[in-house]
Amino acid sequence: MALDLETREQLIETVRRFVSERLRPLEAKVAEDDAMPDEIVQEMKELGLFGLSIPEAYGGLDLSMEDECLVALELGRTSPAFRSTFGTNVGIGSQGLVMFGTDEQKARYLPKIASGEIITSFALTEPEAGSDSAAVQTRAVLDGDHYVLNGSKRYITNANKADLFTVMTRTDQTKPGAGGVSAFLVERNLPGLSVGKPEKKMGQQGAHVCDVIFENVRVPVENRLGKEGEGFKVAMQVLDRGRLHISAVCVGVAERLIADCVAYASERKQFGQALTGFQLIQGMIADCKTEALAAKALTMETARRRDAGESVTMEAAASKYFASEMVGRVADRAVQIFGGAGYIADYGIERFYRDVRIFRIYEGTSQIQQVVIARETLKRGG
Ligand code: COS
Repeated sequence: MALDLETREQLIETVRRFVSERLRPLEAKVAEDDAMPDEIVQEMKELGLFGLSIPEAYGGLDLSMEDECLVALELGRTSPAFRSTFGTNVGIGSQGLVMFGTDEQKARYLPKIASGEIITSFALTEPEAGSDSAAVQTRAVLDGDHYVLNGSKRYITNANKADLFTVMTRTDQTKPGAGGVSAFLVERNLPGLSVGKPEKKMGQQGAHVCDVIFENVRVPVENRLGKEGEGFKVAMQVLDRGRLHISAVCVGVAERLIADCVAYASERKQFGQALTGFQLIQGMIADCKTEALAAKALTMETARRRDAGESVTMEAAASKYFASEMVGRVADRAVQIFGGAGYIADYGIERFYRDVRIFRIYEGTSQIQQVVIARETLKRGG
């Protein structure tokens, strides 16, 4: 549902204030502790951040894609680990259910997802299946009124906190590709489901990824999401949407870094003048700004087209490709503009440099986005 302009402004302003007053002061601490303070998670719940994309009927804010991207952009102005806390509930952990769930499944889970009472995860990637997501090997075998799941998933965001997993499995062993994949809603407390230790990562400390292991986990038939064999489509549609949200976060991080660069370069003096007086510094700032504006325009235009009912698989891939590569270049220039200080942890710039690296990898690598863009462009003839 699209918000009227006044409500949208109020929401954006509320999120902006939350980011600047509550999250930014905690950036270094969250990274150092590799943990999210409970009171911050509670405040996120009270603000409705866990339910941004959940239909109103189930207690969410039911934002349009355009409004969700505007909110995601504001949340990009701080360490991306904060957004990750509720990111799975808003995106890949809930949207399969929103798009493909039965009324009964939605009524059972969505209100608790919207409130943040339950945390969700999206379990697609496996040791042998990441970019090639049609190659999942986790098996789901029908046994009476249950499916029995066996296999393992890798790098699953928020798995250590998750109460509900959307799991991609192979139900038809005779179909090796996309056609044999089915999705399930799997509750955390089922016997045989275990979660590995959080991995040590390059960045985004405070957000966690873990293995998830299924050993004869019996999942009721009524927890299948969509039809048998429809799981790949579920995954692709969830990712199409998630890629736009990530693009908006990339734009937000870029805008944050540009502001930090301007502030630092205005203060820092060399050769008797502020860095902002040097055209080579201005050139880097101009490149950052131009690319951030371009990424924002592409992302917001794609979000509006999606809201209007258009298929935007290609445009969402293009947004993610451009925005994630863009923020990598912006973070690199930010280190350069800060010079020695850019390499020192206290300034926080090197942390962003590490944090943004994953944007080019998760929810589809840049190379996968190129494949999607090229395929569709070739199909359309231009
Ligand atoms: N929306 C809906 N359906 C889609 C779709 C989309 N965006 N993309 C593909 N499909 C459908 C196709 O139409 C096809 O259906 P039919 O068999 O009925 O025609 C089916 O899915 C298989 O599609 P395709 O043959 O294109 O599958 P491929 O195995 O060649 O894979 C890519 C396509 C590479 C695009 C896909 O595997 C992908 O996006 N991989 C990256 C996954 C990813 O992001 N992983 C990161 C970890 S998850 S956080």
